[in-house]
Amino acid sequence: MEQQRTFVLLKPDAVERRLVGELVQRLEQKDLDLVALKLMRVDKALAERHYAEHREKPFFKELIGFITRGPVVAMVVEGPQAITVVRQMMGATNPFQATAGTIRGDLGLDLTANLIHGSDSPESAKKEIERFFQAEELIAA
Ligand code: D4T
Repeated sequence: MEQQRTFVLLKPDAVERRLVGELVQRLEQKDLDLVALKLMRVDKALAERHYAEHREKPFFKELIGFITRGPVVAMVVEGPQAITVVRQMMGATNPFQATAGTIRGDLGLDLTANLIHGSDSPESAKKEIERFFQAEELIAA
């Protein structure tokens, strides 16, 4: 099966709640490969680029405030169908709809502070990886 890379962001609530280990563990236990991983801050400019598609939404300001409020963990993970696999592991955006067994289903109860982001298509994965990482930060397995 063809290997796919996806961008994963463990959001400020994941760091604040000491869930980084749990979330990395879930991805590793699924047998995905880590290609890059760093603790960083998302500044306002990067946040606005990352969430550009939501610029007109009523929750945009809250979203930017949230994602910039503390450190995040940016990652690239790789595996067969990694984009879909990670999205399934994350669960629905709305924590009331996310099923048990998913990250949001098991660990979250807030629509904005929803712990994790994963790219939703190969095009976004490519863009997001390039937005958050330099080529030399990606380590081949
Ligand atoms: P991200 O992009 O963070 O992986 O989330 P999703 O792909 O699961 O969901 P999304 O793009 O629809 O929403 C982006 C981000 O906005 C927050 N949000 C969403 C919010 O604060 N209020 C809302 O009403 C909605 C719909 C949650 C995730």
